[in-house]
Amino acid sequence: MGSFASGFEYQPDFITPAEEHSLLAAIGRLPFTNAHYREYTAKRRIVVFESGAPQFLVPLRDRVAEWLRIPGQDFRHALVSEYRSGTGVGWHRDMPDFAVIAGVSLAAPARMRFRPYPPREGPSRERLGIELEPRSAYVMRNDVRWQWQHSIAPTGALRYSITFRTLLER
Ligand SMILES: O=C(O)CCC(=O)C(=O)O
Repeated sequence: MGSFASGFEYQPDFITPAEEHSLLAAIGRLPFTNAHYREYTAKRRIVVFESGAPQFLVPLRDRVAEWLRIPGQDFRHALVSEYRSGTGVGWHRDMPDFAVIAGVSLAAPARMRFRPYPPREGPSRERLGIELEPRSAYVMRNDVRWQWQHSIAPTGALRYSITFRTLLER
């Protein structure tokens, strides 16, 4: 994808197939509910952990934190999303309460797309995208988190993502 905006980093093979397998088994037992995001209801189903990662996600949370050189406990919010085939997420920036946003992808791949926000005229209006491979991780912070929107194109098969977010210091 190149460096279109500072603050996006991508790590393929962040976890092993065995780790993915055991995360998927634990995720399969979670009580998913339909996500409602602003004006539309996504077909995405989610489980939100408002007060930090549940026990089964703590090792993953800490590994992401180590990669990003921040304390694991700084990830105060965790989210597991389920994308059944054909499910995506429309253009948005994450809620302003959050600062660093890290995601780990499981099962099917998905295309994550980016566009400047607010929209700009000229070539920078061009959308950019990256294929999020299973077992990969990404982080959004700084420019890409605040000056760009992102979306997830409808997936071709069942995908899960695990998102960890730090709170914005005010
Ligand atoms: O599924 C992902 O990796 C991204 C999800 C997303 O954009 C969000 O939860 O705000």
